[in-house]
Amino acid sequence: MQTNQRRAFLKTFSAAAVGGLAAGSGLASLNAFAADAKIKPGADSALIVVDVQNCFIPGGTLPVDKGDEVVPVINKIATVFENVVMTQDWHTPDHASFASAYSGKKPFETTKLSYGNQVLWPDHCVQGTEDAALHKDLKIPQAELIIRKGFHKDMDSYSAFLEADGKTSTGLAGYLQQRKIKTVFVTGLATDFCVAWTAMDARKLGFNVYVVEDATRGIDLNGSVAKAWADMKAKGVKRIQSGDIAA
Ligand code: VGL
Ligand code: ZN
Repeated sequence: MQTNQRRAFLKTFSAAAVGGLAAGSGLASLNAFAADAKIKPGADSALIVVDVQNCFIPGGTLPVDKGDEVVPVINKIATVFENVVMTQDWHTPDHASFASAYSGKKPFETTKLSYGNQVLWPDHCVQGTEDAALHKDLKIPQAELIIRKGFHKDMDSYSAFLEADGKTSTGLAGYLQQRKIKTVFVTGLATDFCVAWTAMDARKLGFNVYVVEDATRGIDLNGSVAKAWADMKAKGVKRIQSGDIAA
């Protein structure tokens, strides 16, 4: 094809992509052909805003570097979503994921629990505290559901879908399935823990999954951010930027 023909083809093709297809299966690959085609979340898409709570923001108990920077990005993309779900890490005092629950353990060391390895964290996101509240600048009034996780004292839950035993359900999959949601866009904190585990479980449960990179920030323990992206890629999670979503 000659350049001008090719341009004309791309133009038609991208218009068809934007107009004719709901966000989802085909669009990421179509983007390879039509650079100006943006992803348009439809009625069967949901934005998942993971753990944008004071605890994970600088000044909180388990601060993620630049965690506050995700707030305006998430507020902006949320305006194009009909469906938004938010999560809150919601631990008991003396939670099994807290280093303070063990004598001789320090934060960021690990221990073995019944379900496997557990990173031990500073006390964070304790139920009902201001530290566990959602960030005050989140402006997503249409959010339909706030799902809390990590509330079983003896078990952590990075994922918004399944607790750390990989079996106990939070109910989120059932909620999304009953609402006929097929595609989820995952944002929030932290990239390498709750965002990655949520995205990978969503794939396992059959959802089409995007992670919006600039709407996340990571904790990064020993290269865990790079590992999380590699693991997510291997599971079929699609990595995009907020600018790839139609405004
Ligand atoms: C998280 C560590 C411990 C997260 C929650 O939201 O990524 N990370 N609890
Ligand atoms: Zn936690």
